[in-house]
Amino acid sequence: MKAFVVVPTFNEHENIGRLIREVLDLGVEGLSVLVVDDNSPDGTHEIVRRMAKADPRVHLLHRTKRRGRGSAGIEGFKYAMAQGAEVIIEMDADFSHHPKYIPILLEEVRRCDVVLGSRFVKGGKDMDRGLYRQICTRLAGIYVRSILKIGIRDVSSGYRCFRSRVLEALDLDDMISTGPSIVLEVLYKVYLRGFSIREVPIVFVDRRQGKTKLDYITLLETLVMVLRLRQMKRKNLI
Ligand SMILES: Nc1nc2c(ncn2[C@@H]2O[C@H](COP(=O)(O)OP(=O)(O)OP(=O)(O)O)[C@@H](O)[C@H]2O)c(=O)[nH]1
Ligand SMILES: [Mg+2]
Repeated sequence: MKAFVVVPTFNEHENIGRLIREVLDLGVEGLSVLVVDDNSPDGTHEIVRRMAKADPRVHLLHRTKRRGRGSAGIEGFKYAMAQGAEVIIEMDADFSHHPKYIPILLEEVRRCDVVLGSRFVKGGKDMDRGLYRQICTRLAGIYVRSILKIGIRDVSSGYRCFRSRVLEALDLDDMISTGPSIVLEVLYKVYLRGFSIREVPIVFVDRRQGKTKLDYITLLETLVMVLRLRQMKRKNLI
């Protein structure tokens, strides 16, 4: 099975080399890695370019015009599909999403359309920094689930695995999120189209190295995005 791991990056030079090596060292047949880097000033893309030259399983999409977690992920999906990927995994670069779960996601997606790496099912755990941050994640989850009425435990997980046909069924060019709320937007659109979604437990740990790109504005944007999505659904626009 041809599969791509898509990793959006911005200033992840401490993590990206090791992450790519650990993914490839899993030895999963047919697995490639695509890094979508937004011209990180710390030179993340240079590390990836070097690795891509040495190993055809490593791909780099170096974006210089646009910036944002949202469009980076979408461009990554399109690139992977153009390369003939049957399955696409997306994950963060900072080791919060450990590569050891990749074989589990790939195994589970044989039985459904989308698999989420979930902190909030039995066996999963959120070990992100500090209680405050964990409470925010929980509250945001309750908010999203009650407004969008979706019975998914970990709605904001960015570690997930899609069959390509799921992504083909979405209008990737019509996504409205430019930032991290893309994770919710994609999930909601997949859910509305009736695809089967399963959750497998993951232990989410704090980023190993590097700085966060998350701030209050991003959080607020996400909360507003949820309301926009509900509105669009009511008007039958999605
Ligand atoms: N291409 C691209 N990637 C981004 C951008 N912003 C964040 N990312 C990547 O998206 C992933 C998730 O971002 P994080 O900063 O880890 O966000 P988070 O997990 O919510 O917060 P922390 O782990 O606490 O920093 C990481 O791999 C980032 O490098 C961006 O503007 N463009
Ligand atoms: Mg992170």
